[in-house]
Amino acid sequence: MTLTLYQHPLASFCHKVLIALYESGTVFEPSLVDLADPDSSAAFLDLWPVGKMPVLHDAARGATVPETSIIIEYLDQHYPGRLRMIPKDPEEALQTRLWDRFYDLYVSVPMQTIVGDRLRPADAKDPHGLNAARATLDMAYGMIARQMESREWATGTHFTMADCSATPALFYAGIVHPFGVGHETVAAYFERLIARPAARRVLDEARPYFDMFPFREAMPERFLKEDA
Ligand SMILES: N[C@@H](CCC(=O)N[C@@H](CS)C(=O)NCC(=O)O)C(=O)O
Repeated sequence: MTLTLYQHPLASFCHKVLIALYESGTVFEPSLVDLADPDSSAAFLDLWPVGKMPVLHDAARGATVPETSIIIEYLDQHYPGRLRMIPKDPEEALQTRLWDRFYDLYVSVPMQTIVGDRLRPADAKDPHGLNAARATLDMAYGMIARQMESREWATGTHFTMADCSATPALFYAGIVHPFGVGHETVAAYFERLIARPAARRVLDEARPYFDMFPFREAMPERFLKEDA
């Protein structure tokens, strides 16, 4: 097996790359990273001292590839599958990278801030950071609602890397900060995303770990059942 993905099945950024791999039909070996386990954590930090998952290792090319967007571009270049994640057309490729960044930076990152705040001790909460994260999500939902009035997928008619990014971003953000009234096109886009077999597979693999999610009590019931 040439490709190994160091990942955890609950982690949202790991979902982004797993969706790209499953959509493309690319064969790889998953390797579980448990940051709570000192040995697993130390081995992962040796691989990528930043300590953020996932990381791809390609034994055939002797390459260690971090950062989700770079991993997906690397896979597109060196292991093209049945679906291209970055379109060949340069303008479409730019739009894909733009909306990929958008979902990572303005949906996933504020979602992580909200989740992270819940894990902080009572005397170390950050109400200012929390309010800013919720304001960023409101802004992002408004932009996505307008963007998705006229599109099937994030950038148009083709599923791309931007949709890989959008799937876990909207899954977890929708739990910690619901889309709300006026954002029906966001909810409809999210339903299209999670209806795809690749997304369903990722959620099936994450389900055994949902009890570890700090907002477990806010998860819609339908995600807790198999065949959600
Ligand atoms: N910019 C990174 C973000 C990755 C990221 O935030 N990963 C989270 C899991 S979803 C992580 O490894 N968190 C562990 C930590 O911060 O200690 C990417 O796109 O790969």
